[in-house]
Amino acid sequence: MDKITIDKLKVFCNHGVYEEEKSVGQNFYVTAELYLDTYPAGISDDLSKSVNYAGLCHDITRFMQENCYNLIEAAAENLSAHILAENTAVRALDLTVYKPEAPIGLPFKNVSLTIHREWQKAYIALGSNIGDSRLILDNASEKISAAPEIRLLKKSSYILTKPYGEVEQEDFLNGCLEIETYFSPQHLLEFLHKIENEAGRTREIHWGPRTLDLDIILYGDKIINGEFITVPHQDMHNRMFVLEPLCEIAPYAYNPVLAKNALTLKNELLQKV
Ligand code: ROI
Repeated sequence: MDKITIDKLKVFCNHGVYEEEKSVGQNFYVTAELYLDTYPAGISDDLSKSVNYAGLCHDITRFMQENCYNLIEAAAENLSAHILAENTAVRALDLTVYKPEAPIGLPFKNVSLTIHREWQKAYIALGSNIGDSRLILDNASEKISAAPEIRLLKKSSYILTKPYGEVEQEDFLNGCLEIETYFSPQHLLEFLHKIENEAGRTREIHWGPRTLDLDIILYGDKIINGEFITVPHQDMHNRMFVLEPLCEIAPYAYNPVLAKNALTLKNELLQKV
């Protein structure tokens, strides 16, 4: 992808753990590497189709001076969230915060932190079979879309489905969301667990009834086989309650493990049942 770089913008500000740093201040430097498609601006010669780097430099300076963090980690994290929220053309960002005057008491050239954040498309399956399921799923998608780290792009309709699995239980209400997020898969999962817990979710019977279930089905083209997270969802191809709403909003969403899109998986499952 194309890249615009702001190299070592000098900002005098007051971040630091020590009182002295907060009161006296010191010089920081910010490097922002912005990944975006500059082709639309390139062929039209129109600034509104790109990022105004002058405006962004002033914006970064203002942000760094109006906020006061203990850690450069917090300064970088919050600044990156701000840049990604304010500049919709920017798809990804490498942000470096340098602190060459840090109170270390030893000779050193510089200290810095670089973080990488990028918007990724992801699909979330929603399910509920306890309580007012429609309201529970509506509340969950509202909380998801309200997170600054997430943009809700599409929402399927809800469908009533027979319980999948061996446990005898009420029918489920299921749906699916297409989102864009700069949460990592792990942080997205933690965020979804928090919403499940707020809905009163308990994990008692395995594959049993639940007030709210939020599963990451796909996250970009990432394949993750971790201790606590598996992406793509390892059983999505067997679950019509996932594939049906997914196909409604994104029939061409691609499962990189099975090397098939949602529509193909749904058609294959229809052949089996
Ligand atoms: N079955 C259906 N139909 N819908 C679900 O959301 C659902 N979720 C589950 C199990 C219990 C496996 N079965 C389901 O977790």
